[in-house]
Amino acid sequence: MLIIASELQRLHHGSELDGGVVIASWESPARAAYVTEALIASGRRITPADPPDLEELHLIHDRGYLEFLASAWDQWIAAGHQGPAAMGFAFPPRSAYRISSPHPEARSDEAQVPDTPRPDNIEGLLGYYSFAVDCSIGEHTWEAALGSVACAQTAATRLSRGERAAFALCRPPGHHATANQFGGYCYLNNAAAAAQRLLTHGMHRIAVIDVDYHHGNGTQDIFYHRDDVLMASIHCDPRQQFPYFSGYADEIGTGAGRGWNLNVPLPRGTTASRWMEGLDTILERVQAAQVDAVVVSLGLDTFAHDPISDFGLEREDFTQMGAILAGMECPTLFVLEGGYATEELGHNTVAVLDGFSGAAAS
Ligand code: SP5
Ligand code: ZN
Repeated sequence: MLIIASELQRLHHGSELDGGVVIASWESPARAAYVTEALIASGRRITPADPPDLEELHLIHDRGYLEFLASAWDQWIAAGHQGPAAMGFAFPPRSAYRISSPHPEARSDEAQVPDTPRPDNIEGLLGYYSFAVDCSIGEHTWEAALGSVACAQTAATRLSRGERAAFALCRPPGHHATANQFGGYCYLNNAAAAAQRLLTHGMHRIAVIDVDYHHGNGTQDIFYHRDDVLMASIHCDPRQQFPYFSGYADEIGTGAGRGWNLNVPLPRGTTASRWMEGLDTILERVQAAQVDAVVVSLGLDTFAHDPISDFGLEREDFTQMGAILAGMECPTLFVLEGGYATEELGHNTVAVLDGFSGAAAS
């Protein structure tokens, strides 16, 4: 299986607010190091990513958002801040018209909802362009995010040229990044960039299968109105877990995209057997969609020993997951998302890829 990685990713290590304390993020450069080590130990070779295509990112991310990410650190320094982790702290209040208004009649014309004002000030912009304080911008965050998305784009190009399967070693991860907000350790949506690249290169319909413990709210947001990408996510119930405000079963897409978004939320503590049933539900929908390729948002934080999650998958379940995904008999691009049992992350990644390749070969 083709493996794509970039050295640039090691430059970023964010901070996050966790239980009232700012800590070095669970999402660390060591994650990439452990994955690299395990891939090499398993006999695989790593191919460096081609440079990222920024223009193509405009098809999935807002132009103002990309300009902000590219300039945020310089703006932060120019404003005289000393802190190494630029984070938002003030977020747009919920509009009285749009969400859970006590006066539903006031919501009748959504067009009346004014756009959220965009401040000029860097501290205000950080809140405008983010949705969570588990995620910060440092000196090299933009470079690392570009290195990460370059892996996804490069792997997608190779898939479009006939490669059967590829793994993009992406960090920082991407599936929480929306068209215009960062959060959940994610800045650029790598899986969305991969799906978009496959479409740009002539494919007609792509499925994103998101198996990360957390809902892929960013990927959902980017494709919610589109019918060329089916987004299907299996994750912990957002009533109980980050990202809290999306990932519910009644979110099915809108407009042309209606029916092209599928969420399978599962309760905290979900075991492997129940999880595999959820995956079946997703695969049935994907099979019916007759897609040209599958992008797997491969979060390994469903691992039983993950420090911030509570699903019950073990190493052999990851092997089985890989084999089940191979059973789709479709070109498949794995994009790394979460997984915070850092020292085990490489072995768990290899377990999925071995399961896939073993089943694909037989
Ligand atoms: C890509 C991805 O998996 N992002 C996940 C972001 C989750 N961020 C919120 C984490 C909250 C952690 N709380 C841990 C409590 C144990 N001290
Ligand atoms: Zn996750």
